[in-house]
Amino acid sequence: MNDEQKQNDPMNLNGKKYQQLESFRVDHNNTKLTTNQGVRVSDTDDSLKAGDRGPTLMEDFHFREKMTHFDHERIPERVVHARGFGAHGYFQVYESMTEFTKAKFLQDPSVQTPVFVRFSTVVGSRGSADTVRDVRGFATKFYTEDGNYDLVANNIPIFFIQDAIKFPDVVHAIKPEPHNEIPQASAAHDTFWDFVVSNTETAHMIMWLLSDRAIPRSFRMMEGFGVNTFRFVNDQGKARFVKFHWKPKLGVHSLVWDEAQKLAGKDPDFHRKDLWEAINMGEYPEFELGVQMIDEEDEFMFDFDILDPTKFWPEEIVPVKIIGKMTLNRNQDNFFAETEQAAFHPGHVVPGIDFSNDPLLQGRLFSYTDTQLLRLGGPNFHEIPINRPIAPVNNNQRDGFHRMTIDKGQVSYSPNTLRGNSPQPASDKENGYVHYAEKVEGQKIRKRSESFHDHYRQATLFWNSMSNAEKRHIIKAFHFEVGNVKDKTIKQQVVEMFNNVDGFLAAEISKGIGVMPPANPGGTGVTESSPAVSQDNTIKDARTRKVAVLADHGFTFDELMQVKTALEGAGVHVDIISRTLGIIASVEGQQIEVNKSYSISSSIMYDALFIPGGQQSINNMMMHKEAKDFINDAFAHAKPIGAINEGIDLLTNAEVKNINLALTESKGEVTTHLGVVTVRNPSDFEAFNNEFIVAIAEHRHWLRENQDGKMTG
Ligand code: HDD
Repeated sequence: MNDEQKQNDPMNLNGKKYQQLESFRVDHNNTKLTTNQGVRVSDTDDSLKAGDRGPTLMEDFHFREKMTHFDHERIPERVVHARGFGAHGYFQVYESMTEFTKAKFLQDPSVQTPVFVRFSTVVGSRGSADTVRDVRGFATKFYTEDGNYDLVANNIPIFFIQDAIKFPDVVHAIKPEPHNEIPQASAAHDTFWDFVVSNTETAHMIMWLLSDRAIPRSFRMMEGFGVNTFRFVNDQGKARFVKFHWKPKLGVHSLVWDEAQKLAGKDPDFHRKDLWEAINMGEYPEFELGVQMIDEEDEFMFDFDILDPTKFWPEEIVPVKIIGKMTLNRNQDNFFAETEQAAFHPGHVVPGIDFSNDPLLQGRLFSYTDTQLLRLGGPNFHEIPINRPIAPVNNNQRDGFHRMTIDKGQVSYSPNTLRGNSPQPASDKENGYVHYAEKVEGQKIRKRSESFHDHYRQATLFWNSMSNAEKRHIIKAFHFEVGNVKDKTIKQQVVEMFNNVDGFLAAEISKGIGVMPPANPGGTGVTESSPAVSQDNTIKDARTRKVAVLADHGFTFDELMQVKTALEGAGVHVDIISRTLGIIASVEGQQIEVNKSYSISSSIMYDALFIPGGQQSINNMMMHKEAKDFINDAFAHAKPIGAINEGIDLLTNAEVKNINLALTESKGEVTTHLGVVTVRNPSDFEAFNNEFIVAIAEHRHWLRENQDGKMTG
């Protein structure tokens, strides 16, 4: 059965959801224009007037309906995570998880459970840019045969605050300041850092937010984390604490800050376009689902509280068990109907998945329904196509705004005799949801547990786990974010606060923001690290990367084509970039089509750069600043660069200085230095292609950065 047949197979859950959505999809091809009442419209370009130069008439029902509908097109954007992008796909478990959970979708490896995923930024408005420094949301709706399960995750495994009651405060602090609505989609302002220094529980999250994790290369190259601690419960009623992970098959990769900022202007849709295009090209993003599990008996075995959402469970201590894979294989048909109207909720769980007393999770359980009531206009948002479970829905809830179901019969209460007490509660055996019978006792009290009081040790652990390049990026991020704070006292407090994490870090922060270094170097004394959180140790894969090829009239055909073919064979995309769109001719006269001109492209839109030889082509490019900008930007952003023969001369001509070009002079031998792969007079291209593909898979070549975080070029 091919993918398409599988999707259409009614026994297949994946196909079932698609079919369910199918009945709502309308393509409007070959139709006549009608009003919402189905009345055919004869003219939609002229309103009904008293005379062709006269006033418009009230009785023009088509005009009134068209305008009223338009006036009401917008709904409130999400108060957080307003900007997002969704895709459909399916999830399959690798092996039965019956020992740990009775969740049906985690039992049978042959079952494809349909999913809808919405990726998002948190702070910006709906129209803000994709590449801002921010946490990314990663919300997944599993349409399981037991009802919908939502895994409402982020790309960072911890959170700013420990108790949900502070959520409105942290969001008010990070959103644009209320008096002037500045800045958009950014934490680089006074109110946010005022909140940070006044709430030391944020320390650990700030370290992640200022790391490369907060400027991902692609939604396809991010991890996802459920953050909160949940429970798995098996059919014997045995429970375990669990944390959820998504691991991207392409590894975890980031942009660099300068690139992210430039992209926000040149291509604010960079991430949504990347996802949309990948799915359209059949390069389906894949994420493996992992779980960390802790036995109930081991709850207090760790030097952090496992219910504290500002702590992660280091993988080296609690291994991640990979249990299945999600594949995103279908783009939405309509952004509003699917992405915008999707309603997620961490409280949408199925039998086998339960909650813990994590105080952030407990508060989330209230907030999500509440927000949908406003945003989606009433209590029937579960009937919107994208939110409908494939499992049957039967209860006595009735009426409300936008009710779609026509509930038959006279009974709408329980228990009843008139309808044989239907719908009846289901027993545990019938897979009715029975909450885990956790024993709880305590005084009613507004208090934080003592075990939540350490705010710094894991922040140090994270810092220790970073590579030198990652550390440099964090320091530079502090310089940008806190450098934008106007209040000097807050800036000084930032230095004092992060001196509790690491003395060197605090001193480095102070250097860039015009305040005093800490009087005494501080720290927590934690020396351990967690290698799993460093992106240095992630999967390195060239597939789906994009390479810009700079060429002009008179390029060497063989050099361009052989490299292009090899790159495409390795799953890498190639765009030919030149001065203008149209055709360019090689030195031998062969013609190729230009994919992008300088005016509609930029180095920041690509992962790597290649310059084939050809004296005339290179001479032409030397006259053009745009070609040099491509090279300088690609070099500054630590991207792989490949060049052959005269192509190398263009590199020399750009401002890229510190590449040891002497090495490139050896004839016929490929040289790779700081991610720059070059060769003159190659006897064959294979060695060059292989090294260039390895350099592309490496993603970035941080050795180009010197210790000050400046580029060596
Ligand atoms: Fe939240 C949306 C993830 C804490 C209240 N949250 C939202 C979305 C994601 C998360 C991915 C977007 C869903 C979508 O695409 O529609 N939120 C998280 C994670 C958290 C977290 C991983 C930490 C564990 N959130 C959190 C707290 C509260 C909220 C503590 C409030 C008590 N979140 C909301 C919300 C949103 C939301 C206001 C806005 C839009 C929506 O729910 O549907 O209810």
